[in-house]
Amino acid sequence: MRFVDEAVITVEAGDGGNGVASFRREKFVPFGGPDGGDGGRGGNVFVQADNDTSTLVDYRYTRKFRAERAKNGRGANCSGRGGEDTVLLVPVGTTIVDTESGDIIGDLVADGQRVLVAAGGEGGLGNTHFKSSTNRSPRKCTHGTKGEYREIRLELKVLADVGLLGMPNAGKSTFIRAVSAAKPKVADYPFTTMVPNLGVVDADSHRSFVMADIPGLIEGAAEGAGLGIRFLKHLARTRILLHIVDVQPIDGSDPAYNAKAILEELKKFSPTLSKLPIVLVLNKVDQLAAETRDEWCDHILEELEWNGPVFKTSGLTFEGTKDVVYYLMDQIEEQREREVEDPEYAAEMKAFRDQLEAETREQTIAAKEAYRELRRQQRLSGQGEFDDEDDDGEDEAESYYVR
Ligand SMILES: Nc1nc2c(ncn2[C@@H]2O[C@H](COP(=O)(O)OP(=O)(O)OP(=O)(O)O)[C@@H](O)[C@H]2O)c(=O)[nH]1
Ligand SMILES: [Mg+2]
Repeated sequence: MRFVDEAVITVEAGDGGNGVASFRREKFVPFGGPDGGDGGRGGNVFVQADNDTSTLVDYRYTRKFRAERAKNGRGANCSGRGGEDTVLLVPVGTTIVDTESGDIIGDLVADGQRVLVAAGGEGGLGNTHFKSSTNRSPRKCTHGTKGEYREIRLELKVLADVGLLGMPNAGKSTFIRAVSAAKPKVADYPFTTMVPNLGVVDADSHRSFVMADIPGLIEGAAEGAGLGIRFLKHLARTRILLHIVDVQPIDGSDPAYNAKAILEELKKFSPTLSKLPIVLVLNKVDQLAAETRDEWCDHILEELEWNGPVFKTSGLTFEGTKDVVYYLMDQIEEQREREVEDPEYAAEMKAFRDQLEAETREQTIAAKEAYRELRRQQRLSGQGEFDDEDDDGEDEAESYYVR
């Protein structure tokens, strides 16, 4: 399966059917009155959120969608049949933007929610409508109107409460495997994860939240290094970021330095996003000797000048992972409750999220450009790292393969 989080398509609703002019013809009834039926209504095009759809890939192959034209009216007062609607299924979390005006047509955040993107044309009127005391046999009828046509952009941002952030190989995917039923691939090389994965995390039988695993970041990501920072848009709808730091990276790099680099890249992508609450996770502590463990962790925190919440875990042995889950669950519930009880706080949060949406949309475009530019330069100098079919820039939509 291929994960695609952006696509541009055209949608065209069906035209309305024409009304007709017709007269009743009955044996022994001369001068039967008008009986021309109306045309039907053209089919609409809807976009609908669907839990079983997780990618916009279908909209990369087929880009034109139309709904059926309606039938014309007929004699004997028969109205034409309406055109069938066309319903385009998209993942939950898809925003629909009118490419011409840049306006957001809709934001689909729940399964089954749908939005009309192109309205079918109205049916024309049959001649029965034009009968009057002075004109008993009108020949007039009207045409159906054209169905709406427009170009729209579908933008997917995954919906999750918690987003994982960290260097490649930090153990993000291992962590989400430890706390949820999600089973993203884990391997000892960087950029194993190339697309976002979601997992449902159960704190206990009735309390759960959704966690998103995204590709790793490296220093220089804002300039296009590694897989770039375009995936960070998938953190825009989360409430809390979980920053996973490898306490003893295999490449011998310094954990505090790495963590700082990640926080910098996050800020470069979106200052608003970097204001989300961040929980630090010092991960892979199973690799540290028991006697020096606390000392080493303290040292990292000091270097990082970290005053926020912090946990020590191992995604491999599950040590400490449950504590993180309970902490996150409490935080999320607290936020949810406060939003219900405190309208002022709710309004503040909404304003914050709106700003985040706007900023990440803008930044994703810039991030993609930076990524392409670096690839272009690397290709020119013959040192391309990644083979990405979108590098040619011909295709504006974003796509990557799930391995
Ligand atoms: N010892 C130890 N190894 C771990 C732990 N968590 C992950 N690893 C190992 O670290 C390597 C990378 O783990 P992943 O979970 O794939 O890391 P990631 O952050 O998802 O990496 P990318 O997807 O490449 O960004 C794998 O070889 C894991 O087995 C841990 O807690 N302890
Ligand atoms: Mg991974």
